[in-house]
Amino acid sequence: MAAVHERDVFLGFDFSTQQLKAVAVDAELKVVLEDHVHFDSDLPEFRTQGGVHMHPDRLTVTSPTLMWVKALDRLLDKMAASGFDFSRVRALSGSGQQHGSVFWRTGASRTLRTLHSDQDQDQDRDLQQILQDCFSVSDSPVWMDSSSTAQCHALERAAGGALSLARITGSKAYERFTGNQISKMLQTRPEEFHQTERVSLVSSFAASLFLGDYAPIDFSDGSGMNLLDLSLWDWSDLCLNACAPGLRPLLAAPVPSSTVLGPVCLYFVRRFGFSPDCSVVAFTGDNPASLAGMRLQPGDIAVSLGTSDTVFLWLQFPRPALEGHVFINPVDPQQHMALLCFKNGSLVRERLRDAAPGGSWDGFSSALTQTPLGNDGNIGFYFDVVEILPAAVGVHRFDALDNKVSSFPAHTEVRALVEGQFLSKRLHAERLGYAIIPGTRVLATGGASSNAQILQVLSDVFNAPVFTIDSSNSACLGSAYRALHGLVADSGVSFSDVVKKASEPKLVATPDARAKQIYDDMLKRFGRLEERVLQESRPQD
Ligand code: 5FX
Repeated sequence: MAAVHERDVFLGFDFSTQQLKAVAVDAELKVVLEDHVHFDSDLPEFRTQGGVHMHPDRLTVTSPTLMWVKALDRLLDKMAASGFDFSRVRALSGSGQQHGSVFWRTGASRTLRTLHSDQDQDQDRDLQQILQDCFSVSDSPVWMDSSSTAQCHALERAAGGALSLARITGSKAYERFTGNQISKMLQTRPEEFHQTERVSLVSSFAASLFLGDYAPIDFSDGSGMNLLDLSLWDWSDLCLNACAPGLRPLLAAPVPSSTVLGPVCLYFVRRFGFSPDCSVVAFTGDNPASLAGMRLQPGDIAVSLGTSDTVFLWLQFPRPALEGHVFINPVDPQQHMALLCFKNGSLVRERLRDAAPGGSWDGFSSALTQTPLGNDGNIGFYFDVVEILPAAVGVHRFDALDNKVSSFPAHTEVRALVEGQFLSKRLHAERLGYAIIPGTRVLATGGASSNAQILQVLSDVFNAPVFTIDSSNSACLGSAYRALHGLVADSGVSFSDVVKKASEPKLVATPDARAKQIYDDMLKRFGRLEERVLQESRPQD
C-alpha cells in the first residue's frame, strides 16, 4: 500500500437512528469536516419520529429503507455545496445502527451494478430514483424492535438453551438481533422474504451503495445477529437453520472489519468527483465503530454516563454469559469487545442530586467528599425503572451487616448510589471476562463525566486511572480512522499505530491507595446482595 499523503482525507459515515452523519479527517487525523442530515426534519416526507415508525402493536419498529438512501444523496449534495473536495478522499468507511436489516429484492444486484456504468444516463438521477424498486421489504426492522419473542424462544430451544446460544454467538437471543428478525420476516411475510436475494445489515447496506455491489457483513456487526459463530468467524449452521433454512447464500461470507472491499463506484466519481482510487473499507456497527473512535486498547473500559449508562470493554478472554453482548473486536479480529447497557443512569443521579443537601451538583459532590471510600459498608441499588442488568426494580438499601434498611442519611445515600452504579458495572464486566490489567484505563464520557467527584469514585471502584474523552461523534470518527487503517491493515500495521496522532484523552482521576482492598471485598458482597435484590424483584407465584 502506498504511503499516506499530506493531502489525503479519510471519510467516515454513521447511519444512526435519527440522522446520517459524516466526518472527514486529514492525514494528521484532524477533523476537517462534520456534516449531517436529520431524518425527521430534513426528510419530513418519510414521516418518521426519531427516525423510526412505531407500529400500533408498540413492539414493531421500522425505518423506511429508501429514507437512508435519500439521506445519503442529500448529505453528499450538502458536502459538495460546502466546497468539500471529494477528490482528496483516499478511503471511506462507515457504521450503522446495529441489528437493523435490509431486504434486497431479487434483481437488485443488477441495478446496483449499473452504478459502475460509464454511460451518462444515470448521472442526473439520484440514488433514491435509481434504487427505488430494489427492496422487497420497504420498512427495515431496526434495533428498537421487540416483536420477535417467539422466534427468540425457538432459536434458544434449537441451540440447547440461552447459555449455549450465548456461547456460540456471544449473546442469548434478543428480539432486536437480526437472525430473529429474519426468522419473523420468513414466518409473517413469506412472499416478501422469498422475493429477497440478499439480506444486509444497515452497515453493509450502506457500504453496498458506495461499492455498487453487495458488500459483505463484517465480523463485528455480524456478531449482533445471533447467527455468527464467534469461534469460527463464520455463520453457525445451527443458528441459520433455526432462523431460516437456506439463509447462508442470502448473507454471503462475513469478512474482517478492516477489509478493503474495492474502489468507490463510478457513479460517485462522476457525480461528486471522488477519485476512482478511493477505497471502500467494510462498514461496521455503531458500537464497534465507537470503540474504534474512542481508541480503546487491550484492557481498557469505556463508561458512557448518559440517560442510560453504557459500558464498552476490550476483552482478551471473553466469557459470553446470559447478560451483555460479546462481539468480535472491530480493530483486531483475534480480540473481542463487549457491550453492557444499564437503564438507570443520569435520571436517578439527578433525582438524588435534587434530594441531596442544597439540591445541586455541588451538594451531591460534597456528599461524596464527606463520606469514606466503601461508605462504612452501606450498599444501595437504585432502579427507578426496571433495570437490564440485573432485571430488577425499586430501591434496595443494605447496612454493613447486610440488613435491609429503609433509608440512609443524605450523604450516605449519594455515595451508595454512585458506588453501587460503578460496582454493578465492574461486576457485570468481570462476569463477561473483563480483568483489570496493568495499564488498564477507564475512559469516561457523557454528561456525568464532567463531575470530578463522581469520576474519583469510578477510579477507586475500578482501581484504575480515569481519563475523559469526547465521544459525541465517536462512531463517525471511528469510521474515518478505520478507513485509514483499512489501507494498511493487510501489511500488519495495528489500529493503535494508525491512530497515534489523534489527541490524547485527559487524565482526571487516579485511584486512592486504599481502594483496591476496599472495593475488591465490597464487590463480593455486592454480587451476593444483587442476587437477593433480583430474587425479591421476581414476580411471586
Ligand atoms: C446495541 O445492541 C443497540 O441495539 C444499539 O446501541 C444500537 O446499535 C443503536 F444504534
